[in-house]
Amino acid sequence: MAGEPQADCLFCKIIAGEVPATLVRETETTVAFRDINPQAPTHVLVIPRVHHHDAAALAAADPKIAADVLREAGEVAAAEKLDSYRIVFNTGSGAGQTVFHAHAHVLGGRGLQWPPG
Ligand code: D5M
Repeated sequence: MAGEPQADCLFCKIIAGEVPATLVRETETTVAFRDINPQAPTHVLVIPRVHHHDAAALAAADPKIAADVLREAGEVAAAEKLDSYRIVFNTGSGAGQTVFHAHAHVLGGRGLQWPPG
C-alpha cells in the first residue's frame, strides 16, 4: 500500500537500520544521509520515511511531507554551509532514477553546470 515500507526497497531498509548509511539529519518524517557515490563535495540524500515511488507521487499523496523533504534539503545545505547548491529529484529511469523511493539529492561544494547532463 502507498506509504507503507516495502521489503525490497533499499531506502526503506536504511530507514529501518537494516542497511548502514552515514546519517546527517533525522526528523519525525525524514532521514538525510550521505550518498554512497558522491557527485560533489556535498552530496546528501533527503528521503521521506513513508515510501512513495518518486517525488511527484509523494507530493500527490502527502504534500506536507513533500514540503518537509524540501525544508530538510535547505537545512542540510545550511548545515553544510553551502551558499549555492542544487536540489535534484531524478524521476524515472530515463532521468537517472535508480532507487524508486522518493528522494532529494542536495549537491554543492563545487561549481554546478547548467544544463545538467
Ligand atoms: O539516486 C539514488 C542514489 O542513491 C544514488 O546517487 C546512489 C545512492 N545510493 C545507493 N545506495 C546507497 C546506500 N546504501 N547509501 C547511500 N546512498 C546510496 P537516483 O536519483 O535514484 O539515481
